[in-house]
Order: sequence, then C-alpha cells, then structure tokens
Amino acid sequence: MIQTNYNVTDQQIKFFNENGYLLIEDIITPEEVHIYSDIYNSFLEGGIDTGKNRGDLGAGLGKPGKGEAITQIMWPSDFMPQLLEMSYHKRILTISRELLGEDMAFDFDMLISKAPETNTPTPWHQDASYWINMPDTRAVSCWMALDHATKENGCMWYVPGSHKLPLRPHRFAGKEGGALMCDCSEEEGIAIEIRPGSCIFHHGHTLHYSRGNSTKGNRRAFILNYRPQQMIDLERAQGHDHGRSNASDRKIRNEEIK
Ligand SMILES: O=C(O)CCC(=O)C(=O)O
Repeated sequence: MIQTNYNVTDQQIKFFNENGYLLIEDIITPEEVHIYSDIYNSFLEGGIDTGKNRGDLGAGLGKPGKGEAITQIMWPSDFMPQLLEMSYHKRILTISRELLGEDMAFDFDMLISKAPETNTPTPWHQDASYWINMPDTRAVSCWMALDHATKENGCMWYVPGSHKLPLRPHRFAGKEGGALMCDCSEEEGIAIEIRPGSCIFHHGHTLHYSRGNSTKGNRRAFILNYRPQQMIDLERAQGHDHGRSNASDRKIRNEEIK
C-alpha cells in the first residue's frame, strides 16, 4: 500500500505561504530513488521514446556543442501512465492540497536533466510567465532531485517572498520559443542543496534559477505541477497544455513579457 498521506505541519504551510518555497526531505525512500532513477534513465537514454516532447531548454544559451544543453521531457506520465499511480505523484498531490487547497489537481509533469559538464544555467524566471493569465493564481511545482543537487551541478535557487510581488517582465533567453528569463541575480536568492529523493515545492510566481552542471555527474530532476482544476479546464479551453499536443509550439505567453 503506497503511503500517500504526508502530514505537512502548520509551520511548513506558514513557511510556504511566506517564502514561496518549501523543502521536504526524503519524500521518497532510498529504494524508491533507485526505481525512479532507472525509469528516468530509460527516458533519457531513449528506451522510452518521447518524440516531440523532448527538447533542449538550453538551446541558444550555453556554448554550442554536441547534445542537449538542458534536456527537457514534457509529460513523462503520458508515455508511462503507471507513474501517476506511483508514490511520488500520489504524495505530492496530497501535499499540494494541504498547501494550497483541496481543489488542487495534477496539471503536468516534466523531467529536466543537466548532463555532466554541460555548464548551462536555467535562467532566472517565474513559471507563471510561461502560462496564460488566470484569475486564480494558485499553482505549485515540486522539484525532486534524483542526484545529489549541489551548487556545482545546478541545484535550485529561489528568491524568498518573490511570489507575493508582481511578475517581472520576461523575454526569451536564447532562441525564440525557448527558455524565458527575467532580470534577477544570485544576490537576491538562496541556493538549496538537496539529496536524492528530497524535494522543494515552489509557488508558480516564485523567482527561481539553477547554475549549469560543471561536474562529471548528472543532475536529474523530476518535476510535478498542480493548480486548481477549474484553472486547468481554463488552460485547456484556451489550447494551453504545457506541450502535450504540440511540444514545439510554446508561443502562448503571459502578457507581461516585453
Ligand atoms: O531544473 C531546472 O534547472 C529548472 C527547473 C524549473 O525551472 C522548474 O521546475 O520550474
């Protein structure tokens, strides 16, 4: 029986509300880390073919070289529906509801991997800049590490409290249609290094970023996103499905983009 009930404390909820992020250690067990790690590698190595849902978030950013600068695979659970029934998705749905309300529902999932020595930062951004405008702005992402995430290989950085401020203007960081960025720097943020199987929640408006991977190891992250079911329905009605039906077409943007 999968344990889905994860008791988030009032103090953790308060911390998330105030800071726009929350670290939860060991959200999956070491045994589960091995299982997810093997699944992740099947995606990365092409054993599970993800077609157009696989792209390079770092295109046009780092030094041009062989291979992807930042591998991004949208909707892994479409290619492996069992993932939806496994512990990570189950537990994070429960916690999302504890953090932001009982109407929170699964919106999409993705894998973001930085291969050894790819040295490509994920630019500073707020996730909401990728989305349509929604009357209800509650949204939470969960970023789970499958490798020890350190500053050197690209752990996440957050700007505490930034989810309470207006969206900053965003622009394309590299090529048109690729990653978005806004003005921000490490001086404003804090880095959170975590071990495999631990995760960090962040609000859809929280400023975040990661350095490039300058190490000889991988930096793999499995990311889940939740928002109110009504807002998911609104997104879908406007054709916004986070790359599910047309992975290469990422043209719908929040209007605050310059
Ligand atoms: O993994 C990364 O480097 C970036 C992740 C990210 O931007 C996100 O989860 O919203």
